[in-house]
Amino acid sequence: MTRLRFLFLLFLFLAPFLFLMGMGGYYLWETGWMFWAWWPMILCLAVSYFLAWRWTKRPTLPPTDERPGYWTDRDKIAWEKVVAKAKSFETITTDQLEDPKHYSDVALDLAKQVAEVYNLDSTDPFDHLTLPEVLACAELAAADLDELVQKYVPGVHMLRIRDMKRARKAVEWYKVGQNVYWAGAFFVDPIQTAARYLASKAMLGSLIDRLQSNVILWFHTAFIHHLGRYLIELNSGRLKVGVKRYRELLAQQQAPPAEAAPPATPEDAALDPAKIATGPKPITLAVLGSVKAGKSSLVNAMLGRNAATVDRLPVTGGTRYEFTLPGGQGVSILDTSGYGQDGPTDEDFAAAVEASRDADLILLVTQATNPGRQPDLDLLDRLHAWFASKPHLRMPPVVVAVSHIDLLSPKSEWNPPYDWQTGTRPKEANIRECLSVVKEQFGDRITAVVPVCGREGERFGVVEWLVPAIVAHLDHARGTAVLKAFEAEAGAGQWSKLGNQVVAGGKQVLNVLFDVLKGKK
Ligand SMILES: Nc1nc2c(ncn2[C@@H]2O[C@H](COP(=O)(O)OP(=O)(O)O)[C@@H](O)[C@H]2O)c(=O)[nH]1
Ligand SMILES: [Mg+2]
Repeated sequence: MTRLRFLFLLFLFLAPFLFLMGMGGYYLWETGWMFWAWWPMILCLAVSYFLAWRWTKRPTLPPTDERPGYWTDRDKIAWEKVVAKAKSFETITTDQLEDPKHYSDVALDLAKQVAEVYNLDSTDPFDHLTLPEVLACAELAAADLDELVQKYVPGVHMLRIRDMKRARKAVEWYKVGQNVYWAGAFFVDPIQTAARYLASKAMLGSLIDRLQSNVILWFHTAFIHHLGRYLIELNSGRLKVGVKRYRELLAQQQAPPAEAAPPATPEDAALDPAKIATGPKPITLAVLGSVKAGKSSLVNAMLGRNAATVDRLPVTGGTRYEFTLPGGQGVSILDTSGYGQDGPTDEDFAAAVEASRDADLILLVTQATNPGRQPDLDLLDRLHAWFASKPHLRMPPVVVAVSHIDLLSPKSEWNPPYDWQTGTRPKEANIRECLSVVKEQFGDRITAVVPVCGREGERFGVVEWLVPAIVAHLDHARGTAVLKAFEAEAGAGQWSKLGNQVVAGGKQVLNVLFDVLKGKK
């Protein structure tokens, strides 16, 4: 259908309506009802303006700066650069938005800035990367942006870029036309025109501007945030596993669904091993501390009355137990044999490092009645140093359980429950005192301290404080687990992949040779 025919059809279709409108207006005018009809019509328009203004005032577009919880300190530094970059464009013009070159410039500059955080001596942001990694970064960022735009910009799949440009031109022409109209009207009736001009500027003009710049700025910010996020994943080496595995590994480390809410009473909180390994990947909890600190007693207390049904597996340097925390998170507990009171020997340390390399959360058990904590401090310092040399990993959070609180003075008294935070009984005051000393000794090496008594038959504090402290650090723990999963997978399988590629390439060569030979015959 030609354009002329289309316009003709449109005219035929609209003609009756136009006729009715004209006649209706004329009739209203003639009968003098116009005066009364005028007000409801004006009211309708005013309400629609007002609502449009209200509804565009606060941007309903979602924030685009979500960032994964597992990021390391180095990733966070890089993210600050990304955020600053997005902020620097707070007044982007529509011209820039239409210019493809603007996006590639921004992307390259961002890639450079992020790469600088990861290897300071590189001049080219892509030198140290492989091609599949770079492509994975582009793919993930593009997929995210696509999802976002499809979801929040209605009808975007039907708009060509050309249409968007045209829409902008139309708005510009509309503004020009409007100005011409105002100029004309001004000659006829200056005062009234001026008043109407101001009113309309305040409403419609700013409305269109706001609608436009809202979406434009939002898209531009989303572009930088999403690209930045995956540039960080790229430079930290986590895209080595490929797009598919990247998504799978992240999904495995999600928190269990909320319907498995934590139980309300401490009694319910007794751990239920019946729900083993139904949710996300279990996290590993390494129990460290010196020999006889009370580690195994605590583990038994955590496993509780159902210990018999818990999976138990002897491993080098300790024993592994699998069970499920209230809330549904699977936990694999690694009970280690511990180090001597003289501090970790090199062998002990190697075992502890091995255990915490494996761990997503560390439970350090130390005796309340034994003030010498140098071995524990040494161990944590050495662990910190070890993790500091691996900036792509994160030191697991450390929860300290202060055991043997039953032996604090008055020794003969053991009458739980104790309210160690605010209680006034001598035992409560002593527990409080002991914990503040421990806190001071460990300083920022640890994230939480809880008192416990792990002695069979006299247990206290495990369900009340230790388990909640562990649950509170699950997000952090899952974060360390993700980083490790990426490390393990990126390192493994590189050679077998190369082998597969060589085999596939070899087959290709053979096929070509075969074809050539066949052709010659
Ligand atoms: N009084 C008291 N004894 C405890 C406590 N925790 C553990 N024990 C005892 O300390 C000894 C060593 O405990 P164990 O859990 O085997 O220590 P591990 O070497 O760290 O695994 C055992 O005899 C336990 O009964 C506690 O909180 N209070
Ligand atoms: Mg033990």
